[in-house]
Amino acid sequence: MSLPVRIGTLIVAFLLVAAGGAFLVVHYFLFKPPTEVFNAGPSGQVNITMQEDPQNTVSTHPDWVSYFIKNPTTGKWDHTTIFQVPANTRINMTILGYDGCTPLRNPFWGKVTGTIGGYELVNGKKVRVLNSYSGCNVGHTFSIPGIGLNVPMGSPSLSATLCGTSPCTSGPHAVMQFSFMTPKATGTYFWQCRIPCGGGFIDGFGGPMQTIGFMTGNMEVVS
Ligand SMILES: [Cu+2]
Repeated sequence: MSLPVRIGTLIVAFLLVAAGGAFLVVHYFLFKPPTEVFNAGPSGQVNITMQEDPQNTVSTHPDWVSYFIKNPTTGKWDHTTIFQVPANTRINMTILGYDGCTPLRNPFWGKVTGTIGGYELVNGKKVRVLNSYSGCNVGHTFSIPGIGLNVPMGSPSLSATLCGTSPCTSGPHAVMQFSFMTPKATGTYFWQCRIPCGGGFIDGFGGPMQTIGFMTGNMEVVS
């Protein structure tokens, strides 16, 4: 090989490695799903609507279970799990549970904690605990450990044909409603589903369970 060809080959190889490195940094470290910004309405309260699905056909991991948040401005479902809310404010949450059930690994996660009144409504019915051992009836949980919030999500019946395209707009689902107060202290409060629902990963805790935008996210509390 002549010297110019060797130098040329070296430069091309270097650029390929650099491009690969840049892709890794951008894709895995800098990529962040959008933040949904919620402001208090005239009532001084915030209404948030989310859904959880058996898949998400809008990402590069179409078979991963996932949450979505309804954009308060456009009304469209966004594939994100990051939301911003004012401090010391009542949040009225509605979550549509489209995913099927997975038994809780610990019945503790079937208890509703940290909500106003200590209960949630599942399809309009007041519930303080969902017993996933007596019947397969919990799809995921919505839990913010920093404020002691844990709310199990009901699921459609075992025989239901689940929605297959996300974000789901029809198909069998449970409707969960609950309210909680955001803390007075501003900051980032991480939230997560407590069911190891990352199918195909060791103990179910990988993949969607540890990736922002799927089964875990942040509640940004601002003043
Ligand atoms: Cu989950």
